[in-house]
Amino acid sequence: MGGNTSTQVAMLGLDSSGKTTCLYRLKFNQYTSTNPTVGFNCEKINVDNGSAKGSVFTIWDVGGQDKTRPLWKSYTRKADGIIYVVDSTDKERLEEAKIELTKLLRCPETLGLPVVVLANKNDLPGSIDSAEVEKLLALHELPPSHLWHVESTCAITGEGLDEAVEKMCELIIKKKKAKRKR
Ligand code: G3D
Ligand code: MG
Repeated sequence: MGGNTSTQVAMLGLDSSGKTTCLYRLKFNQYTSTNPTVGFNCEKINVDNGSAKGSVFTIWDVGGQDKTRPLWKSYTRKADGIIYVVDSTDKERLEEAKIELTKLLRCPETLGLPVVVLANKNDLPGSIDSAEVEKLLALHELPPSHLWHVESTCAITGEGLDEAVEKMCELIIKKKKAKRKR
């Protein structure tokens, strides 16, 4: 990566987990208020720090209401990786998020795609840490072809977002290297 390559990332997760807020925080470096997403948003993000510096991320933020979830997999067809956003204050919906993630990663379209989970809204009282999110999403039970990582984030302040993007780059590179070896 680096130079002029553009990496395609699908940003998925249940509605109201904070996807659009994350996207615009990354894009404009400030908090932007959102409305529930109908369809999708797409932005190019220039990565300007960390080991992924110089690369361009095209991020597709896809509406997460249950009616639109069947569309998720069509956005992953061309993606190099998935950013999966969860609301880390909402244990009940984390179960729903786990079911949707498991379903998604079982599709042939997502085979072997690296996943970075954002344990978002970590500024709110009652939010759980990344280790617990990892457990509740049963990430250890994913097929070994999926590389994954959990980052604790706050889309309002941007905490953790740069780290998450950097990790996404790292996992995509790792995956490509592993593919080349085979
Ligand atoms: P979505 O795109 O996943 O559906 P949005 O989610 O980005 O539209 O965010 C849904 C609500 O969560 C928004 O609040 C947004 O401000 C809030 N939110 C997103 N990320 C965070 C976060 O890290 N911390 C806190 N405290 N709130 C967050 P409203 O009130 O506009 O519905
Ligand atoms: Mg949205």
